This record gives sequence, structure tokens and C-alpha cells, in this order.
Amino acid sequence: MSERIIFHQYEISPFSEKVRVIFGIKDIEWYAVDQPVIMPKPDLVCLTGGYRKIPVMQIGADIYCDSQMIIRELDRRFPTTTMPDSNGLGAGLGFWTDREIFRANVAITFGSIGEHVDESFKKDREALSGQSFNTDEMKQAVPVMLEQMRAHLDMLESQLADGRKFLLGNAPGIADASAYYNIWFARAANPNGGALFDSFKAVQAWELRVREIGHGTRHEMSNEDAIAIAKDATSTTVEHEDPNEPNGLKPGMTVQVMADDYGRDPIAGTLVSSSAGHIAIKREDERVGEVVVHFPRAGFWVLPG
Ligand SMILES: N[C@@H](CCC(=O)N[C@@H](CS)C(=O)NCC(=O)O)C(=O)O
Repeated sequence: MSERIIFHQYEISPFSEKVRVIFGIKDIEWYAVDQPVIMPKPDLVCLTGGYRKIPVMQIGADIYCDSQMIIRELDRRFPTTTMPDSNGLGAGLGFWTDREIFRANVAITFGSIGEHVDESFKKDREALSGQSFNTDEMKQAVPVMLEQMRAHLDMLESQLADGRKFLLGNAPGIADASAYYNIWFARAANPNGGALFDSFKAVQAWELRVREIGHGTRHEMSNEDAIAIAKDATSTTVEHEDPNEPNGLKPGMTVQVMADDYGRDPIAGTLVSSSAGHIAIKREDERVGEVVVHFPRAGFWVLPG
């Protein structure tokens, strides 16, 4: 029972769509737990220790934060031999799609739909980023960001120009999920978002192919059930010391882990396992008992507890 793939998400979340496509590629059965779009998220942060971003994957008492970590773990548990990229190039390309392309995408989207955005959402995202969420400023940035977005779309178009079905060949992979969610979000959040893609014919044909992959088999689950599963389960993470840790991190040390971009709330715990690609820390919470929370290393800082 505790082996169920529980996915804390919300529908319009771009990074959730990235992982939902991976569920599709790997034909995984999963349970969606809906979380709020803005804080407070009491049923999420009791599992993560304070990490508030979406998505988060839960398998029993193991909690995986950030789409990079989630996909790394899915690939470990459900290896797909046809997938052309994995934790290597797939994760690396995520820094292009999740930072450069997504930044332009967000500015264009919210610059275009600014008047429909709730004040509560703006305030929440200001707290998240530490920067003003000013849709007038975003509107002014739209022309520049359109040029950026077009340049990145042109890279995708060029990659697809030889008639390949997916970005890295004839089978879909993480690169496809990562580029695709940006296009999905631009359309889903902004009624005029589709105009961005008009001149990119190969991208549009590829977008349809990625959409057709679907999302695997989805069920719904309540927050209460997800928390009860964590409470009943014991983490399956095995203690692991990495002799090559540059700063001498070892199991048993108290550390804090924080994202290096936005949503930088530090998560404190006791180190259980680490490598160049991951860190897992143990922590306790009254509602969920002992859980192990996993983060990627690229894009996250580990500080002494
Ligand atoms: N690096 C993170 C980024 C996640 C992210 O920014 N998620 C957005 C939603 S798609 C978010 O959490 N926004 C704030 C919130 O929902 O509270 C990842 O790859 O998962």
C-alpha cells in the first residue's frame, strides 16, 4: 500500500505538468493530491518541513521535492530503456527550460493576463520570490520577453527540423516533458498564449505528439489519506555516506537545505544519504511522524544546521 505514487500538485501548475508527462511516458499509476495554489499549505509543509513549492512526490514516508528530484526517483524506480535522456542530459536541460524559458514565459503570461490576477496571488508570489509581482512592469517587459521566448522556441524548431518525432530522437524523454510544459502553460493560463507558436510548425506538431502521450493512470487522493499513509509508513531510504562530499557532509549531521532561486525557506533535518545528485534528510512532525525528505543538489544549497 505504501508503494503508491502520491503526487501533491494542482492542475494549472507548470512543473506538475512536466512530471505528469513523465508519468505518461513511463505509464505510471499515480494518486493526485490537490494542494492550494497559494499559502497556507498546512497539509503539504507538514510533509516537507517547510518546502512549499509544487510538485512534491510522496512514496510512503519518503518525500521528494522539486521536479528534478521527482523525475530522478521515478527513473530509478521505473527505468525506461527507450527514454533518450535521464538524470544526465534530461536534468541538465531542465535548467534551460525551468529557468530561462520559464522566466520569459511567466513574464509574457502574467504581463498579458495581469488584470485578471488576484491580489492574494500577487502577494503570495511576492513573498515566494522576494520581488515585487507587478503585472504593469511585466506588461512592459512583454515585448523584450517575446523576443526571448521566440529565440528559445526557434531552438526547439531547429532541433525538430529533421523530422524527428521528439527532441532527442524517436522516443520521448525528459527534454520533451520539460520543454512541453512551458507551451502547455502558455496556452492554459493565457487565452492568447497560443499566438506565440503560430510560426513554429514543427513545434506545434511535436506539441500534439507530447500531448497524446497522456499522463499515465491517475487516481485522486485526499490530503488526510496522504498524511495517514506517511504516518503509517517507514522510510525505505538506506543510509549512505558519500566519501567525495566536498564539504565533509556525513549521515547524522544536522543540515538545512534551501532552493537557490525562489521559495528559499530552509528545511532542517538530519542527513541520511547524499551524493552529487541528491540529499535526503530525516525529520519529524507531529502529524506525519518521521519522514525522509529528498532534494536534488543542483539548484539547492546545503548549509550547516
Ligand atoms: N524547481 C522547482 C520549481 C517548482 C515551482 O516553481 N513550482 C511552482 C508551481 S508550478 C510553485 O510552487 N509556485 C508557488 C506555489 O505553488 O506555491 C521544480 O522543478 O519543481
